[in-house]
Amino acid sequence: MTRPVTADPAVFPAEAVGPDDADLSLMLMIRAFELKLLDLYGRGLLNGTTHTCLGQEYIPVAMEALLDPRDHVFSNHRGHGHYLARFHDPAGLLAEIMGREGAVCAGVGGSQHIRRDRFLSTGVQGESLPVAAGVALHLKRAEPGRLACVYIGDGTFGEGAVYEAFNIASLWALPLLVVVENNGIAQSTPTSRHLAGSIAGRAAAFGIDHHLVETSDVTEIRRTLEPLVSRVRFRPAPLVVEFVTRRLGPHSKGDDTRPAQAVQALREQDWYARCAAACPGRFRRLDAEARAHIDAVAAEVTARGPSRWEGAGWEGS
Ligand SMILES: Cc1ncc(C[n+]2csc(CCOP(=O)(O)OP(=O)(O)O)c2C)c(N)n1
Ligand SMILES: [Mg+2]
Repeated sequence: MTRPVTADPAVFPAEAVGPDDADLSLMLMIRAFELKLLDLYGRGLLNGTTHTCLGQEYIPVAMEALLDPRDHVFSNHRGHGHYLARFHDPAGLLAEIMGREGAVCAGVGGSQHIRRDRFLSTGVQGESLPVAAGVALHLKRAEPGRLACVYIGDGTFGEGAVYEAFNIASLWALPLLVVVENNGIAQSTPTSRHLAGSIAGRAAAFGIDHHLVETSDVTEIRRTLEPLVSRVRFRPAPLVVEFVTRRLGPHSKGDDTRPAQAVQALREQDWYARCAAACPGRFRRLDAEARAHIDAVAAEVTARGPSRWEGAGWEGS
């Protein structure tokens, strides 16, 4: 039997009802987008590299509702979900990745290097943190109440630039929100083999607050984080929010070194499986819609001509 879409919370606790339609559709759209990229790559229609956020889609969906369009967002190599949660623009991103007309950055940024409004991604691990700290300083002075949010992975704690940024952000009480997507692995190295101590301990060493998120329930995540994010804005100080999450796909395309059994165990904890079980009828409908939407986007973008840098308005910008 299909559970009702709007259920009495006394009868169905939030966890059993699942995210609302808008959140679930966005999570499913990001999933469909990432699966489509792997499909296009497998068919030789996509060049270069790409890192999918399969398993991690709920994080930017949860976070974006806590952010303001005038906040700055800094993303990384695994940034499609960060972009899509902010702009709901799969066609522009796919065109960017495929080098087609209508690309967000005229096709010169590709999967990892996107700039749009106050969103910037980079494939150079850790590079964004000092930049985000600088932007947070500017915001503190010029636009009080705004913050800089930066997404990094667990493996990026191997970069010294992270600690330079932590140091200054703490000393100068900057509105810097560091979202760590700890998926337990960096390329092929488990976190236990590359990170001594803990992320919490590293934040504490700089006097920075740390909050651990273990659930994939977006409503619950927002409820817990809302006052903490508000504090970053209005009593400026950096905050590290560490999500314990799962990378379901390969590091980039076909380079997963983990045993199939280990990946299967992660799939069983995936938000997708949890939501499918919580609201099967609604889930099937929204999933089919998301897949159809992305199929149509991919067909349309693939048929476009190549993107052009000249005349795209980027020269000199
Ligand atoms: C400075 C730098 N060194 C190495 C790389 C190659 N590289 C890309 S992603 C990655 C692992 C990143 O791991 P993590 O930060 O945990 O992010 P995840 O891929 O798990 O999302 C590496 C080593 C890079 N992009 N930049
Ligand atoms: Mg990682």
